[in-house]
Amino acid sequence: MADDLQPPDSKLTITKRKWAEQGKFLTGHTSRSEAERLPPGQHLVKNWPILDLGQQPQVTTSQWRLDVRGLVNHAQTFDWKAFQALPQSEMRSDIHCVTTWSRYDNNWKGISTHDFLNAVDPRDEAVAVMLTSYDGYTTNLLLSDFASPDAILVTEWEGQPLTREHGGPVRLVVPHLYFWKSAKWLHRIEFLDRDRAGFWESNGYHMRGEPWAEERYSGD
Ligand SMILES: Nc1nc2c(c(=O)[nH]1)N[C@H]1C(S)=C(S)[C@@H](COP(=O)(O)O)O[C@H]1N2
Ligand SMILES: [Mo]
Repeated sequence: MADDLQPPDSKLTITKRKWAEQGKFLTGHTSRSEAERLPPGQHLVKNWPILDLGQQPQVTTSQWRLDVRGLVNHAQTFDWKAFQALPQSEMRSDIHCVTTWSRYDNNWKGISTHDFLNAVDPRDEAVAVMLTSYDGYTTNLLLSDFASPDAILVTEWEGQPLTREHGGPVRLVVPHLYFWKSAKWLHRIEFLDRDRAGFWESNGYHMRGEPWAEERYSGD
């Protein structure tokens, strides 16, 4: 029956469209000129440095779980199989680390945050997320940044499973923010009604971390 169908302009659809538009505006990767591609104060590297707090948890795909909690209509725990059943996406993007290295053209595969959000269905009150990783690391993002169309929950890099040192089995990549926002060994995502500080954000780093605005430190 037609009445049972999801109305095309439901509140949820409108909110999602708004996020996508905002994200596109904020990211601007494709519309940015080549000269503006490298943010101020950054230099290019060809290798891929490894940076973390020194604990590199070993989590197999069978042990791995993603707990989704807080202000979502479908709070749940994904195991590997349920997570891999979500739509798969491939994306290419640049990395900008606040320690001043940048790395161009990384090819990722995984679940876009857009498709992930469709599955878990955040409530209208949700404005931010707190990510918690298997090494105890935390980082916060505004929901509008997390929902950016080029943000992806990565399981593969350059056609290979994401390695342990780079955050496998699953890490986030949000290319329009400094790389500390891109949590490795992702374990939990909590949806919040206000933006709260994660690990680096409580230790002198910026709440948002936008590289082209050089939002490096909390005073910036
Ligand atoms: N779980 C977790 N994620 C993390 C970190 C961490 O210490 N633990 N470090 C962050 C920082 S500061 C950076 S620059 C990137 C580094 O990712 P890479 O080692 O794959 O280059 O991971 C980010 N995500
Ligand atoms: Mo970093």
